[in-house]
Amino acid sequence: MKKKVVLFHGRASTFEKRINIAPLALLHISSLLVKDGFQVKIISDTLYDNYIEEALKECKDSVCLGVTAMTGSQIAEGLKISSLAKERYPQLPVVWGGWHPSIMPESTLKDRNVDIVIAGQGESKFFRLVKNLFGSDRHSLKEIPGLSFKDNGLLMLNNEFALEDMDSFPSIPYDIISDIEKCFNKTEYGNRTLQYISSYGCPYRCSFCIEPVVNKRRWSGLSAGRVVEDWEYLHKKYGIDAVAIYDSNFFVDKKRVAVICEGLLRKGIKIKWGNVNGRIPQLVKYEAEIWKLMEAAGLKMILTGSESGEQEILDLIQKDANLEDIYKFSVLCNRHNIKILFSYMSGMPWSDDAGFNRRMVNREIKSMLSQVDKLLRITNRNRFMVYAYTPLPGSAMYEMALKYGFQEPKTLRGWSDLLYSPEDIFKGTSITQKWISSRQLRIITMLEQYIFGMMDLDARDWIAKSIDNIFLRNLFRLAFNAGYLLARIRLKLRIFAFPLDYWFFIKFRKRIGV
Ligand code: B12
Ligand code: SF4
Repeated sequence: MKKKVVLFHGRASTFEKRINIAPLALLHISSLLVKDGFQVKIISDTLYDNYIEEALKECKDSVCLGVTAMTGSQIAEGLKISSLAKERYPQLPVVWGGWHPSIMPESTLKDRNVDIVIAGQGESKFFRLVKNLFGSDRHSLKEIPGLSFKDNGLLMLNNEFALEDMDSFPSIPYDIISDIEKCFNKTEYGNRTLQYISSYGCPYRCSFCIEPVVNKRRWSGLSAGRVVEDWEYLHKKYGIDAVAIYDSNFFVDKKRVAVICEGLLRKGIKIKWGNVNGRIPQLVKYEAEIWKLMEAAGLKMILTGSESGEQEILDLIQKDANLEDIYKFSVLCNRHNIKILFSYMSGMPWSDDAGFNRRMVNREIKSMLSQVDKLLRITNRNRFMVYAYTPLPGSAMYEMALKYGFQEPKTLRGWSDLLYSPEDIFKGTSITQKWISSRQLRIITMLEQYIFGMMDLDARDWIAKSIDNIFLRNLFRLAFNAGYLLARIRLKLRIFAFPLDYWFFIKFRKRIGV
């Protein structure tokens, strides 16, 4: 056996267009191993076309196979590689980690192709496990917090762990990826944007979210100095000009945010940062100086869960937010030239009375749209997104979904095709819940994929800029403006029937590859 580990990241979306993304979870769990001299081979859907075959080949002399899985399609991909690997190398330990195994360790471990499950933050747990399997540091697997395993057919479950200090881990070894170029993206805020994580956890308690379940409302972040050091290194080494921050909640520690900004400015690091997840009630309380500092230091885009246009609904989902703050937040961001991605959720399980529930979902859609109308009056440079509520195991709202008829998948595979937000309304969906009708799901999808997209004039200008041919650029603008007008009329009059314009939009989008 070589001092080598293979890690696998399958596709996390069933949408036709592939997402180019650095396999962050796997890079993070590699950091301690790389420092210890292990060769870590990361195989992901972004990095390889034939990623299953590639991973299988690499497993030949590996200590184990590590698989990451969110709920949804990544499970099916993970199961595929796990069963093929077990067939070819029956002695190879297969280890699963990530969001889904963290909330459902038992049903994950019950799958015959999974030997070990690691819940939550994986860096040191996985490192200890690999050392154990490699034989250089023998100890009982029971001693590793958050690690569940099979012992003579018995499931030994352990889901308890503490969040560890991120500064105690080495920096993320992006350089073990030979084709890292594939992970750089063009975004609205950068030409070479790389994804990055600076913290784990979130102290809030939204009832649909699995953060409070997995990380138990704890939060742990890299120190400001480490963040600045990392970005400086990535900027110098790869010429990146932007980072997409994927933390669950980047802005928890205001002092840390301020020191990061000061560090970037002092060192003259010209990096834009976007996609940064934050909570409105917290951000509206940030002082004016911090907003100025964030703008000066390159903050360009914040992603936030606005969730609903109605206070009663916000209260029911334990958002601990109020409607007024949403408008204040929009004004603040507009003043500082920061784009907002507002994320809404609709189709929640309110009751076991299907008729009542559908009326509630209509109310959700109506209140969301009237909020969007008001926000569009502040600026038309933001983006709205809306997803159909999908019951994710572990969360408080999941219990409501169960109560109101959600049939829980009984096997790991059953969780793989759970997602309810389809790519477009012309594609089928697996939804069978009585709390949302297929008409309502179609409206939500049409809003997300078409109408809200057309309202984002910032995106129009950004895409147009990237088209070199002046004729095609003008054609694109013309088509977008026509689409904008039609979508605006639909939104204003709340007309969602006869979606011919939407159909043309999908064809056009595919044609230009956006
Ligand atoms: C980027 C992202 C995506 C990307 C895809 C990511 C990818 N990997 O390709 C896209 C945009 C496609 C996406 C889609 C969705 N996402 Co998403 N997404 C994220 C986000 C913001 C970052 C993920 C990430 O890279 N994290 C960074 C790494 C370092 O952290 P990590 O994944 O937790 O990994 C650590 C541990 O889990 C563990 N670990 C992870 N893998 C492994 C493997 C092994 C072997 C071991 C030992 C340990 C281990 O160790 C790591 C280091 O400590 C997370 C939130 C978050 N902060 O994590 C949400 C999150 C994962 N998404 C979530 C949701 C709800 C969705 C959607 C359902 C949204 C929607 N309504 O459509 C879809 C589902 C897509 C699908 N399955 O088909 C939920 C979780 C859902 C779930 N139960 O899995 C999260 C947690 C957000 C939230 N708070 O609700 N998402
Ligand atoms: S939805 Fe966002 S704010 Fe709420 S608990 Fe989840 S990560 Fe935290």
